[in-house]
Amino acid sequence: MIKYFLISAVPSVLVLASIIWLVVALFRRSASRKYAIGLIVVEILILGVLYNQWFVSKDYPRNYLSERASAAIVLAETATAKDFYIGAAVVNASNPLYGELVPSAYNSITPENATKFRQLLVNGKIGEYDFTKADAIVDFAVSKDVRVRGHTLVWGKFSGKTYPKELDDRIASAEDPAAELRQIMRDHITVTLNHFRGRIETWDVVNEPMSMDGPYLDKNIYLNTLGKDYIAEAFRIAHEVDPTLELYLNEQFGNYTGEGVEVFFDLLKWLKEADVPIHGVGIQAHSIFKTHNLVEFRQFVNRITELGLHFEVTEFDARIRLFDEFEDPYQAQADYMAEYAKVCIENPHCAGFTFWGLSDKSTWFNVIPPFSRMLPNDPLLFDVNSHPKPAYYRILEALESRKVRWAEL
Ligand code: 9MR
Repeated sequence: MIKYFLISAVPSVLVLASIIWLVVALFRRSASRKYAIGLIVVEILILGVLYNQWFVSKDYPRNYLSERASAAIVLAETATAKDFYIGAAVVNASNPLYGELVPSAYNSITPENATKFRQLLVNGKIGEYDFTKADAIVDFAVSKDVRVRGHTLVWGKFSGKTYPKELDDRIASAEDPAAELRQIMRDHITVTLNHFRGRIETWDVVNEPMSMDGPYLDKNIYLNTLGKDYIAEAFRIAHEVDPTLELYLNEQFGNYTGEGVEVFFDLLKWLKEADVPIHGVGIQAHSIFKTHNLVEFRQFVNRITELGLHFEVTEFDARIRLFDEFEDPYQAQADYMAEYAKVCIENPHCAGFTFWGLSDKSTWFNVIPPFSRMLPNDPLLFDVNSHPKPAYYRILEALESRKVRWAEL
């Protein structure tokens, strides 16, 4: 992140400072204006080079296209035979890739956005639900015997996008904000779980309770109004509505050690000691600016299972640009993906591994700046033409070699 900041923000600030220098020099008719002009020219040239390096599309060799003859896609079948879920996030049931790759490639799916609080509401109006979009995704999966992960009941980041803006207004004007928020949370969890009863059996109950800015809990509307009890309460409500559900806490980690991780484990211990009905930890694994340390990752998942919790990798992707120093970036990406996935595939307490998108054609990176300007992102198993990438074959091999079966703790 810092690298990207340094290469984009810092030079821009320097150019701005030089322009100010030039304007002042012109105004004072000072001789230094020549130097200012020279500096601006040099800075613009440097910015141009950096821009070309980072924000212009690149082409990486696709050796894999000539290396293998196309074969039938059997990833999902293999995963099912090995008692494991390989999943993908799906934005829309109408995406042709959905029918193309499910159920052959994936035996699990996660609605990428459609089951988020805000997305289930008509114009963001609390209490007015429209399940059409989510039902279309879920029903297709169910009709193909594909598992669905529900994502997510409570998420306090990104007002207006993941939870309704009306929530902020209602809490700000409530006489008893805590009671108001508890009621809204209870109603939403109850309506949603009842609606999907029998079709979605695993839910990310709370998403990203950690702050993105430092080693503490995210100071969002739920935490500010209810304290960390909001997390415990959300799990309790979900369990009350349907005690058969598998309930997960889902979080993104830049590193698997450090202060933030300790705060997260303190939270897990607190939930376990308070007998909160939590069954697992969802590990998002978006490799955005760097790949993860796999030795630390193994230790990290062991700490989770030692607490009596299962885990799942719930949102995996790794941008191809992270591998551009390798001779064959797609092969290097495959090596990384397989080594990461094996930490889960070889563990009897890891239920599944979900890619955050069906193929490189449907990845959130392609629509969110600055990544939408830094093509290709290509962070997934299949390329934009649905051709299996080297990562596909490496994950398939890892599944074929899986010796363990899913085990309760
Ligand atoms: O991929 C999702 C993107 O389309 C949405 O705009 C965004 C906000 O709702 O959420 C993205 O998915 C996120 C997921 O829900 C939680 N973990 C991080 C994911 C990527 O940002």
